[in-house]
Amino acid sequence: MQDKKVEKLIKSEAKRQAEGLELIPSENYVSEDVLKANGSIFTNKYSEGYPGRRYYGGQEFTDQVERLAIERVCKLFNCKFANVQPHSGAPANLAVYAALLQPGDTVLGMDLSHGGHLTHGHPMTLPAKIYKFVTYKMKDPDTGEIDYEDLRRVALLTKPKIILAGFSAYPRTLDYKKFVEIAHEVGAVTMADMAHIAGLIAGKALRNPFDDGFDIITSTTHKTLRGPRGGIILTRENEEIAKKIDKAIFPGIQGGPHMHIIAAKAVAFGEASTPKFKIYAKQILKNAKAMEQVFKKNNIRMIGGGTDNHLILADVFGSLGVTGKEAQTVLDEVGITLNMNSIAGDTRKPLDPSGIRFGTPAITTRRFKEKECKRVAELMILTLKNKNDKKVKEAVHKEIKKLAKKFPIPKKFV
Ligand code: DSN
Repeated sequence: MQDKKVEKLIKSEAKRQAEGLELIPSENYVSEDVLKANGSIFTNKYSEGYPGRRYYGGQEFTDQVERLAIERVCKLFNCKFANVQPHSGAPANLAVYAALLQPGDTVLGMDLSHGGHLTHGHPMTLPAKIYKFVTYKMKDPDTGEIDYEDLRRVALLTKPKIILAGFSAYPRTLDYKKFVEIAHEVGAVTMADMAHIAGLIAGKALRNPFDDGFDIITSTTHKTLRGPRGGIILTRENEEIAKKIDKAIFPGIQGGPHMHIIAAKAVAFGEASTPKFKIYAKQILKNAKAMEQVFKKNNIRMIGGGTDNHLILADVFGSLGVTGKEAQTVLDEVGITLNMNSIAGDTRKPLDPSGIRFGTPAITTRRFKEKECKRVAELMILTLKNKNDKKVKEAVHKEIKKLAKKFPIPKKFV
């Protein structure tokens, strides 16, 4: 690169990624092919509109690449329509609201403190200023079961136009059929924000909400799905809804689509259709279970009592007297990256909460199996119990570096 300053920063980040272990459950490593498409000359092109009906000339190849991405993602998730233009998960969710709601209409989604996402109605967000959001919660944070009776009660009372299933910090599976039943009862559209688990669904390790009758799925493409940073909106079969969503993305809330990202999405959807991807998706779950066992054995409280997916939410303050922020910092020191997280009923503030959230997608991409994951969990607990012991931390850091060296970030996945 000619820009030495940026080149140096890229190299430093590459070293950080190579030498440390990534446990943030929403992060991953992309293949060399995804990276190439992501950094390709498609970035030079403006393509407002959709394949076959654009507002600028020169669309011979952009049309083909966008059609390819749509075709591949529809096959992957078993649906009829896809919009592959959302810049990420937040605009994808906003576009669905804009497509189906009038200002003041109601959406029923998971409470943020029980695992939901900011874009599901946090008061600070734009959608919350336009629409009304009501929430459902877990019945008991120690089992993680959703309080479906209360969900139904709130739905009957508030008559939402959309019932939203999805989360960014919830470790259990959702009963999609129950959501659909309740939605039919109140005449709501069902929307699943599966950003965290899209790769697990694509890899057939978790159930596809479309198989239980969901109408719409939104997702990011860079988490378990292992594509470039971006978003998608999928519609199972209703063409009218799909058309409204297309209009809501463009010209509704976005301008020109990022064609280099769409090219990289097409590559990622191709990779996610392979048998190897299925093995990866199943291994993510096995690895998370292996870490769960170590936390259980050490009597560390996990929200939901454990995990059915790729992530664990541990109450480190309640169990070890270490705050989420302290845990995040001390684990960073030994080469383990994860994030502090509020837990249901947290009495602490979001910037220093009681919990940590971590997961297995990135280390599974690095080919970690249960044995290595157990060891990482043990090392995490050892570090947290000895957060002020320099010698222990040095020894752990050495072992983490060794593990990272033994399992380099792969460049090819198929
Ligand atoms: N920031 C993502 C996560 O970490 O879950 C969600 O948007």
